Amino acid sequence: MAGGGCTGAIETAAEILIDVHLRDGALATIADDVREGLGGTPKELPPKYFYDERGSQLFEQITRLPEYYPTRAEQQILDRVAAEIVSAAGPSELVELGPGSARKTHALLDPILQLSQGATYVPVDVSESAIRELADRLSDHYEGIRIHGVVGDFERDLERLRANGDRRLVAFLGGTLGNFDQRQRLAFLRRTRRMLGPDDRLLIGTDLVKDRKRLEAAYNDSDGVTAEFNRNVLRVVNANLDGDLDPARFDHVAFYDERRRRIEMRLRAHEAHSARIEGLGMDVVFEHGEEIRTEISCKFTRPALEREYAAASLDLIGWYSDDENLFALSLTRPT
Ligand code: AVJ
Repeated sequence: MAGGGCTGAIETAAEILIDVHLRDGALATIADDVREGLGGTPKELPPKYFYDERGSQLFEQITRLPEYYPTRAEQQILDRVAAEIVSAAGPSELVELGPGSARKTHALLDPILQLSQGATYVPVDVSESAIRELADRLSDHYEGIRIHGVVGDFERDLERLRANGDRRLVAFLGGTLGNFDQRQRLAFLRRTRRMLGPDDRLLIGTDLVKDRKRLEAAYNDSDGVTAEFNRNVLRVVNANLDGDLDPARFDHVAFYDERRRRIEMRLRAHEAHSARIEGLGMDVVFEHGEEIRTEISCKFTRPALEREYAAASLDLIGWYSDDENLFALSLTRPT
């Protein structure tokens, strides 16, 4: 830090502010989601419940698997183009939706902090512990950074992030947009669009359409980490709603639906049985072979995405891909 020699300024380490918007609502949400998801047919559970502490660790492991290319591909792209994107957008604030461990975030934060000292990082995540760890780690790493963590669900709490006059880069990395179906994507993009001022930019990472083999291998790794990650959603339901869903009674299933351009993950009961979810006063009956859909992971092409952005009043102004064309970053701005 520059030694100004002034006496008034307190050169604190970083400034950390964390808003928790979930506390009251979180449990209601999982209760509603599970009641609906396991009460209907076909059964389903939303993928956001994978990510408790164990689930986040398992996902970290997934990102290092030889078969799971998206994380490395996205990192390669970011390493190449982040500085360019930042210098064109000139943001003093980075809003990151669903940062997870934020390992990729450095590529964006480094040039942003070079550009404007005292820049603000706004991670938005459902996991309070993830936000707190992240805030501590980044405030140790970057002198002068301001951190405004938002613990919330970016499907519901984006309204709290309305434009505040700072020039923002909003990043939604990792390919998580693919967890939404087309309707949810349009709704999400429109809501995100509404929080953008005219000079703000939105950067989105997406996995691309490619051959089935490569895609299916990424979700059926030979170490079985993805299978454990998939089953973890049952433990999360049990922990939150006093349930006895038995992960050992389910097989991991992941396949590519070519027509809908998406991976589907499911848990398939390999014997007929029932489970009790005490917190909901609910018994759930599984037939032999019955499946719970736990995740969709949509794959994209540039023209398909460009159309979706346009429908949300977003203009695609930059498209960046890796050497093998596996993954892409889209830079958009409000029209
Ligand atoms: C974090 C949602 C992008 O869809 O590839 C990884 C999650 N699921 N392996 C993905 C995931 C199974 C991942 N996203």
